Amino acid sequence: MDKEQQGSLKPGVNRRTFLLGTAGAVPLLTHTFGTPLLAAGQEGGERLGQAAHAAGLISRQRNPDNLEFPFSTLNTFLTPNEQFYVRTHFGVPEIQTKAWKLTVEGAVSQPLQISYDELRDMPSVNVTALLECSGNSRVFLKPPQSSIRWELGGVSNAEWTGVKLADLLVRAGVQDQAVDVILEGADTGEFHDPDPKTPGVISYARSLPVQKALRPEVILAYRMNGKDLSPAHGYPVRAIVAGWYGMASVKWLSRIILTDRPFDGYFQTFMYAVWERRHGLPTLVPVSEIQVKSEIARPSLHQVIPARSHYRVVGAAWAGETEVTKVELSTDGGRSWQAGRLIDQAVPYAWRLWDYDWETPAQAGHYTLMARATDARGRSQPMAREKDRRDAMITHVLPVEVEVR
Ligand SMILES: Nc1nc2c(c(=O)[nH]1)N[C@H]1C(S)=C(S)[C@@H](COP(=O)(O)O)O[C@H]1N2
Ligand SMILES: [Mo]
Repeated sequence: MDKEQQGSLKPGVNRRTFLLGTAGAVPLLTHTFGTPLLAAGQEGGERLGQAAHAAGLISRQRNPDNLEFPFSTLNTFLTPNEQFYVRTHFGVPEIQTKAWKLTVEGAVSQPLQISYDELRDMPSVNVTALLECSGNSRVFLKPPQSSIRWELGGVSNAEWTGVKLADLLVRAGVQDQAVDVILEGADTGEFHDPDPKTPGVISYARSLPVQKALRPEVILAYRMNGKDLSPAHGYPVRAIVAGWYGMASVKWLSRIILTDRPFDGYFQTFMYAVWERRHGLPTLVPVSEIQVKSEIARPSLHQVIPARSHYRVVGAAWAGETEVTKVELSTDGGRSWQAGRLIDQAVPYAWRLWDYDWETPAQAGHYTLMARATDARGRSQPMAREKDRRDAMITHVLPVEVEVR
């Protein structure tokens, strides 16, 4: 076995402690995969730095910025802030914390306004949660879709610090008739294209039902992995709606409005809505809970892998409001499946890293790898694309073709 192959087998577990928030020390298991295996033929000559850790983001669009986490460099349980994917529709509003105010209004008995300092003085919690854009993996859809064509990195995992939304809602006094909580961002803009147009300039806004808004995993976050939010990720304050697709986690939060009927805003009808069949009739429903999914980080597409060796296949899997119970791997295009190893323990709302020791075949040629996750509710990833989901919630099994040589 050569040096490269041995390197690829090292488990590289790295445990450290994260100091976060007013809650004090929060011990966290932080698994690393170690240095990714170099493709055959790359072993000689100079190395281009410390590969994985130095990698930045991949541009899918600039101004407004839509930037992808380079998923093939996945190494750690928490995504470094500099590598956390960015999804913006209108651009980043400039907000001074001194001037920032958050209002809670609508169907509440005591409308209120809170400053940044007041919010930071409230009891805080830490929630480890992944965000996945509901369009993540859109590049794999046929026919090609017009919105941001994410590959595998429209997803990242962080530890967020903030105040429970429930604490603010209780303070404001939710009235009985309230059913929906609208979260509004300070960013505004207008779409002329694609259709339909926005009704002039609108702000980014999304709602969630009161029952979800009152859950402890829904927070108003001001820190991400122990640092104040950066402008791109919602400075000064954003919502984190753990377990739901990213579009619900409104950044640059400015207003919270309780309403006595469901909100049908642009970003939950024309965008981020899917068909659901009720009584045989397709009806449009807002995208909400993250569905079970796994992704292979390494090997990546068309990677060359030595024959008759051990290759450590690595990736991550997640399941929204429930847990991943199993990740299975196929190296023969889905004919047979073997169990992958789930690493560390499950953390609610976060992803779970996994690996699989692939004994590569003696026979040179092209091989198709697949990963398929199952959750605690017994749901597995479908093999084929679910058409009713339009261009969102892409969870079918994604093949990775590699070359064994
Ligand atoms: N105000 C505001 N909030 C927003 C968005 C936005 O454009 N404006 N994009 C949403 C979408 S679609 C996603 S996937 C997440 C991405 O969060 P991130 O950029 O911190 O990764 O933010 C959500 N919150
Ligand atoms: Mo998104």
